[in-house]
Amino acid sequence: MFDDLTGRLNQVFRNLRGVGKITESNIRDGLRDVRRALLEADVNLDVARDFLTEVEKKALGQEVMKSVQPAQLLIKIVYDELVTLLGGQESRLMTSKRPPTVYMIVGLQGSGKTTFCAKLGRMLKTKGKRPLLVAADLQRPAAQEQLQVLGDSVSVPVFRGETKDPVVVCEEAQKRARKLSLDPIILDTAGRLHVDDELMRELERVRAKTEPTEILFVADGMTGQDAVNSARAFHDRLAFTGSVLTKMDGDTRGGAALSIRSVTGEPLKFMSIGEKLEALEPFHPDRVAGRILGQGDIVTLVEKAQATIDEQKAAELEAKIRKADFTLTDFLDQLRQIRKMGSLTDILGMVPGMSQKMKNVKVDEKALTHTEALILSMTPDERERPKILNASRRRRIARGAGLTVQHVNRTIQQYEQMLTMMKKMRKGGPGQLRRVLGG
Ligand SMILES: Nc1nc2c(ncn2[C@@H]2O[C@H](COP(=O)(O)OP(=O)(O)OP(=O)(O)O)[C@@H](O)[C@H]2O)c(=O)[nH]1
Ligand SMILES: [Mg+2]
Repeated sequence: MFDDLTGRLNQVFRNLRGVGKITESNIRDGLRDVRRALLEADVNLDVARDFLTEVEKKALGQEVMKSVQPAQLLIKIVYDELVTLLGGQESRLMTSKRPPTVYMIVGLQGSGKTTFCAKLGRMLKTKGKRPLLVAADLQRPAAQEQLQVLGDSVSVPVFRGETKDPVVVCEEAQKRARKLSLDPIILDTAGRLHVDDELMRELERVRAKTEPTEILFVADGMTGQDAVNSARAFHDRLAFTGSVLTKMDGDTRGGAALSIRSVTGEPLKFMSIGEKLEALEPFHPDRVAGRILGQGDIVTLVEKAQATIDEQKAAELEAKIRKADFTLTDFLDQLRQIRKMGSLTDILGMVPGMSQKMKNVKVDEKALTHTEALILSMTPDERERPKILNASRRRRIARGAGLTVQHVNRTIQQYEQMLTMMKKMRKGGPGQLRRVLGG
């Protein structure tokens, strides 16, 4: 999606990783490269400048100077600023207190309005709404038919009027929706190759008559600065309330995505990532920032894991598992780490492809206290060589912890389960375990 930009930014961070201690001058070099990367991605000049001012302010602060890993901190600062630039929080669609809610979809020709209308209709339908699509593009002869075909394929009704005036069509559609309790209605309006006055007047008339709850501007994500300029023009005339980025499945340089929010001041609401009608996502600034930095959804996991797991320990543990000498002491360590992180199943659920494998492994988190007591009541030799735990040793351990032999057996069983699971994970590839453990 943002391959070029991602590659360039990662190069900047790699260069910085080479330097041991951060100085003002190598930070400035890094920032200059970030700036170049943004401009190559066709990010608006003002946007890039403001962005860098913020990053610089934070990067030259005390924190980075004292930090052991300057490159990592810079990544974090750039990530946080990207999230802010993209709008911070996810922005949801508003609904009207007086149904039907009206969503008016506007944008240049070929930007993906009609496709988006059908996608939005489909998405809202899966959420239990009863949307109505309205064919309000009466410029292009085939436009109504196109919406009809798309609507049919997602089983969302389409309203087509008899007249040549889109304002009348939209009014009739509103009446129809009220009568049939359809809500919301989604207006697919006409596009033009360029912003022109005639089109704007038509859209202003539709807006005046239908009083949309939201006006969404559809921007072709592939077009960079052009999309930003037309966004500005549409916003000046129509005061739209949010933007949608389409064709994000192509090799967009990212300029439109990174600039539109800042230039218009309106939130990004959706992102369209393919021609298929399911290919629509609510816009999550944090996830998109993660993708731009090339870290995907793994960012969440890494942050969570890094907060609690000692990386050194994780690496040691991985080495042990590799050599298959994962002992009860390690098991205890591991259980304590997991307890700090939340449930094991949750954590592993975030790793792509892992949740299936982990389904049968259950860690009873309430029993952790028992387990801890039991392991602590073993001799060091027993912890390192669980094989020697015969019946009499088990009885002694149980007594020592004030628990029963069943408790001891269960703990050893859990340990063995974990051992098996780790062996399985080892087969999943070398990087996998380290990622899970936050290394
Ligand atoms: N790859 C890809 N193609 C898309 C996406 N969204 C729309 N398209 C394609 O872009 C082309 C134009 O889409 P439309 O939805 O017709 O665009 P429009 O804005 O309604 O165009 P006009 O009605 O002519 O103004 C179509 O071929 C769509 O299939 C997307 O997210 N990814
Ligand atoms: Mg269209």
